[in-house]
Amino acid sequence: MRLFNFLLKDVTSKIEYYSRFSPSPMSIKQFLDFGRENACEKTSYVFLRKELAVRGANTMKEINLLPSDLRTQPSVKLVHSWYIQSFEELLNYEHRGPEDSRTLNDFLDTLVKIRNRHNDVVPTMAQGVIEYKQKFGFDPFISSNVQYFLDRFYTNRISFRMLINQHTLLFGDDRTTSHPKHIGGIDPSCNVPEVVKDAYETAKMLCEQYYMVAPELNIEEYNSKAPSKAIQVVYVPSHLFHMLFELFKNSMRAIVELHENSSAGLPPVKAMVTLGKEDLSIKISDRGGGVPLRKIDKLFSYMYSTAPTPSLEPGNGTQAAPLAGFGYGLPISRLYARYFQGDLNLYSMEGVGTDAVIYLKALSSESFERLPVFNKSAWRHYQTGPEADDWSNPSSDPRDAAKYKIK
Ligand code: W6P
Repeated sequence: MRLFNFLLKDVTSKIEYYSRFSPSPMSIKQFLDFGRENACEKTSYVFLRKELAVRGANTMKEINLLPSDLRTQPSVKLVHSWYIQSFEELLNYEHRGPEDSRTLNDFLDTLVKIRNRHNDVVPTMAQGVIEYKQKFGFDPFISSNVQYFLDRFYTNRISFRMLINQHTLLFGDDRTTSHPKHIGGIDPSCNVPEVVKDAYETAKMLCEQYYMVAPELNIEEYNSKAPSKAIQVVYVPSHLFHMLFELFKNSMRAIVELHENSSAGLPPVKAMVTLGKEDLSIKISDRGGGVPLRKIDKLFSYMYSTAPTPSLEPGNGTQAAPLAGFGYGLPISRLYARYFQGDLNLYSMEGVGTDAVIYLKALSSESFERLPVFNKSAWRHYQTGPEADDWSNPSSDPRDAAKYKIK
């Protein structure tokens, strides 16, 4: 017991120590330059063993600030234990210099082990939110805290995996199987319309499995810098694919469900890819009937959009998973876009359809990691609830002026 307390205290003090550092954001250009010019595994090792500990400690400090009714749910505790375990494994390298090649190989194994341990963080945290909702119901204060926390927590996770993937792809065994032109997970000439088509084709297969039909794709390109050239960007193709796949699933579902019984056939889903001086923008448009403005924020809400997975319900085992609409696809896609200084917005016109726009930085020197920092200001967020009500509320019963008349 005393030994256990000692170890716990040791980890706690290490979390304190490392959380006092701020993460060092990298730009895509830096990732690229590092991976290109005879990438040095020792340099990467020395950078990562500290940087991963710093990012891990920052996020663990924030887990501790979650409302206790949420932090004590079994799924949330499970995820927390994964972070402690991985943090401890990183600490084993604190005093191991980069000279010994055994150290470098052990580190690669450790990174792969950590990555696998954290594979199911998103569905497990979603389960934790479901557990909380079942016990305590929906609470706007908690929902606002959960939104703030999970946006930061998942951004941290995206960044953690980005760093691990770069190291293992550059120096690990999977180096031989990776794409020859890619630098780790980065494609220095990522052809955006090609990724759009890829994501469309993958969503189309799912859509046809589920509905037996799928809308066509109609794609337009405007390269304002070099009008006849393909639109390319230095980017992580898997991130771009993830966002586009999610948007296509949503658009296709809306289109098919609105037009299922119409004789006129399905309207296509349209994609427009544009390149300007600063932005590379991708718009996915559907005529799926749209979403009222009141519901748009809810599409990005972790607490609203978590429902038990339908396939987990008894008797539903053989049914294909629905195309879209459950889980965290949209909020996490927006985090991918924001991670490298872009964004993802929805513009819907109820009754007709929805435009979804992904904005990316056109220049890799401007796409710096956007990372959460644990500090006083973050701390304050957990102490205060949603925006205090400083706008008028509509009265439930319209005021009857006649009532106040003097008879
Ligand atoms: C809809 C709802 C939605 C969400 C995200 C992207 C596209 C669409 N279309 O009707």
